[in-house]
Amino acid sequence: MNNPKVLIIYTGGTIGMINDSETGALKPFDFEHLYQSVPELKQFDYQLEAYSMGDPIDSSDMNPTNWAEIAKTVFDNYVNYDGFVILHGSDTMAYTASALSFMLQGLKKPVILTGSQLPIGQIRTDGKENIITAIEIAGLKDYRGEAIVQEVALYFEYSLYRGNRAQKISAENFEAFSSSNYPNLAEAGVHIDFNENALFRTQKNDLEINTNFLTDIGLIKLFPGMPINTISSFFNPSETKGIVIETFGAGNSFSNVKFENLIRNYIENGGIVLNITQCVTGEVAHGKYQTSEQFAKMGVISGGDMTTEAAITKMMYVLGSNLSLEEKKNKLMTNICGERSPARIRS
Ligand code: ASN
Repeated sequence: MNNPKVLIIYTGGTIGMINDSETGALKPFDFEHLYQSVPELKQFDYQLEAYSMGDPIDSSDMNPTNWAEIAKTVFDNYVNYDGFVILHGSDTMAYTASALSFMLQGLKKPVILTGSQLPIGQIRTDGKENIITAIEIAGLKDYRGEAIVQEVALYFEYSLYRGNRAQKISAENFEAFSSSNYPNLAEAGVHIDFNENALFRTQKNDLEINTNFLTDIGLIKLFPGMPINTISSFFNPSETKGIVIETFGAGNSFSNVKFENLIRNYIENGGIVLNITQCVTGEVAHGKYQTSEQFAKMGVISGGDMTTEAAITKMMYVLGSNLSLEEKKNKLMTNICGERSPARIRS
């Protein structure tokens, strides 16, 4: 049989919820229920197999151990399937997608995350279309017989996004995700229209799995008037090994000697500080304004146009690797799997 073979990995989220007939509350359903709720799946001329990862969870409960389990499931089954679809809650889907992109490097097959805003059992659910099209994409090949998508991607409401560029932007709309700093990989209408130039292609020969993520990290979002005392404990090298700071505009912060000293001492003691912007589009450009100049001097690393989700999971990945401190810093600055754009040349 030459029909594409797709493995559906079910982790939980709204997509797998039904209303409890007695209480009306949402509860996870048995995976078998999926075929009852989406009978269209039986019409696919794909070979579909399903794997449920233990008890379904709300994606707010996802953590690096769960990410590692998903990555391992893909890795262990990699040669046996043409593609993978991961059913996942939408709330932290962009974190999982980013984490998987670093955990599974060298992909030549699609790993597509999808979910829904309304439970699959509800009449107006967005889940059916999301699952059906995600499965279709996971089995698509080009004229040479190679997978069209060869990376971790996220499919939601007619758009396919690079996994480590996507962010959840709406708690209510069906169009719940966006990829503000990178073009969408595909739009699904009458046809599934791929943006060929945007698709990632690995330079690696084989699939690698890296699940050793270090979670001793911090995330600090600056705001005007921030009391520096409240964040000083973050900059303790025995508590954290890396800190992501979300700064203003092109990577700027308030001028505050206490804050600068915290960062300087932390870096001198082996900590890593990665600067990303709070803006939805654009990138960190150290030195563009005086208010970011000091960062470059202190050895803060520019996160370019990475999303928070990508920056956090990349930090965990890099800190968990057995590279030297300098190599770790270089890795953070380097594009690994499409998570950051090359620094722009501008006049
Ligand atoms: N709380 C749910 C989750 O992320 C939200 C959803 O899937 N729409 O698991």
